[in-house]
Amino acid sequence: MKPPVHVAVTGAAGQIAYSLIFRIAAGEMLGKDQPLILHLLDIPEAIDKLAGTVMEVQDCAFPLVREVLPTAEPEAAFAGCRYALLVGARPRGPGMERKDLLEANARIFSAQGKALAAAADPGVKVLVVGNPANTNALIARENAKAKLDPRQFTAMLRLDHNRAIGQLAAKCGAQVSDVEKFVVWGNHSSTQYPDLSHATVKGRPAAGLVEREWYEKTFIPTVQQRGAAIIKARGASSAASAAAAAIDHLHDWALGSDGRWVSMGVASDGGYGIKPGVVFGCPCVCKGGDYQIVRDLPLDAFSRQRLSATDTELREERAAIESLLG
Ligand code: NAX
Repeated sequence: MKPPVHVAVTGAAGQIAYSLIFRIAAGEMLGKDQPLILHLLDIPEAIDKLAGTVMEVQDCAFPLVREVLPTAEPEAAFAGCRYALLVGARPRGPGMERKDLLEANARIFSAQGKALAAAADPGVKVLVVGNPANTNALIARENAKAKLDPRQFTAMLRLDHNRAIGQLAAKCGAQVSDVEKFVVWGNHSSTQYPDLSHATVKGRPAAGLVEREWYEKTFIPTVQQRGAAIIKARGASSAASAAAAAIDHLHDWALGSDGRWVSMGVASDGGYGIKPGVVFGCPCVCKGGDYQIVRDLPLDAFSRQRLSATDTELREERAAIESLLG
């Protein structure tokens, strides 16, 4: 057996965590041969509720779980962690403006960035799920940059990616595993761009298998608005599917994506005309515990316009919290 690794989950008393923690504990993220020490962070008001989750993890008698450490202290939560899943965030309250929400989360993620730099394993891989995920990842990374590389901070676009390949596979009468070279660009928000132009289904170009009208008028809006549709149907936001996407994201980053493209929110580096300074959904291939952005894809005018719109939104989010970037 390998030595145990420390894994932190924030927002651990919340609904995504209620699915996520148990799947990590079962070995679905890092493998069935990887023992774990789970660090579970929530705010002081949620610590009693978190105790219930901890009891249930114990009651599952997971063979891989060596210890479960609940805490309300970010530095304790991140101590020695090789993986940190930042799920907890401030939800939008009544009467709260978008700027207030950005600022409230900026305060949380600047503190957590500093705590990660102070306490986490130097090779920590960070996934930000809590919204606004891209900008929260940017804030955490900027507040950790004295010790940690920007590449160690990523945001979750994988739920959008999974939603999209599900829609495309159903439309083509195929399986999700038949879909390759698909990407969701940009922000995890309604400006995201689910891009079919490079995708293949069973090796055939997806653009030739679906009508352009379906792509622009049905597929793109369905993927962009899927979160709202789930809230309407369920009376609560996506939880199990968000947890599944977080598992997929970190599984592939840690263990490899087997040559397949996956959508990850990563540090923009000037590629595709997206200047450095934001966390942008890009096509990535993961190998050897690292990711590489897929380079030099041709972008048509439609794609360029969509990338530019989601980039503009990310720059506006950044401007709203610039003072908290560390
Ligand atoms: P819940 O409200 O069920 O749980 C959030 C938990 O975070 C609560 O227990 C709360 O006490 C805790 N929390 C708040 N501030 C914290 C802090 N400073 N440190 C530690 N914990 C803190 O929300 P849930 O449904 O689990 O969603 C969590 C976040 O994921 C939300 O921001 C949500 O918007 C976001 N999502 C992101 C998605 C993505 O694809 N990137 C999709 C799903 C989800 O909407």
